[in-house]
Amino acid sequence: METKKLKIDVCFSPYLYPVYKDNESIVVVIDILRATSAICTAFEHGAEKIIPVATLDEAKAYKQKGFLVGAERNGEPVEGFDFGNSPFHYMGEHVKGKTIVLTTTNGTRAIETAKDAYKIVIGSFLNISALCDFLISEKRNILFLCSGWKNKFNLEDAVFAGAVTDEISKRSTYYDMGDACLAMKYLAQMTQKNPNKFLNHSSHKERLAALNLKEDVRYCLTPNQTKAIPIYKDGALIKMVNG
Ligand code: 3SL
Repeated sequence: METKKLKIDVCFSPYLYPVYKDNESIVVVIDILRATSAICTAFEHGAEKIIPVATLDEAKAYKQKGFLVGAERNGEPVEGFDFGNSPFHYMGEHVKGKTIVLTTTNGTRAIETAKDAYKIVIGSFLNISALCDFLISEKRNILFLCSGWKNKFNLEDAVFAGAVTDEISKRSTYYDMGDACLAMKYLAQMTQKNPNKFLNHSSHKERLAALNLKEDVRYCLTPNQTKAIPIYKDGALIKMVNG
């Protein structure tokens, strides 16, 4: 008897999400530079909950109610909020046990776009091994949703989707890859020795370098800094139990 294979694919931008969405896949939201890296870091440092919101107005409303709020637009912290979007802002005692509201240019919008998915988890190089273990154990279809940049393709998100696909396909033969996923798997194989170098001249790395944020880029490309897998439940991200 033939076993039905699982599907794994990658959607390169929230704009394309309606083309890829279904009610069965686990959606992995990716914004390597830097929202999903910052989110994973916050949970590693003991944050209790992160409420992602798409707009600054929503973020302001939470701020007025006394919440801690991180806000970034075009790579820079937004005035009047507690943090920007650097993972380094989410390290330390000030995040421990806290609920944090976060709005970013692309990452939190991608989460909002996929909010009706069967399950949403957050991926970054920082939690890549734990994420692969989780996805394999779930035995479900997988859809990577790249946050991209203002609905455009983004190299680092796509390469990350390829790196996870590469790892999963080494460990399990149950997946049928969409063409986009297959292409990113090959790309990840070519770049795995030095992803930082490969991303030289990529638009977002250059944007952050111009803002003196090279250390952020280096940190966001460092694998396995946490086993935390943030999962979206009832409008907020929490740390998955056992994750
Ligand atoms: O767009 C986003 O969600 C951000 O991660 C972009 S930045 O890295 O803060 O520029």
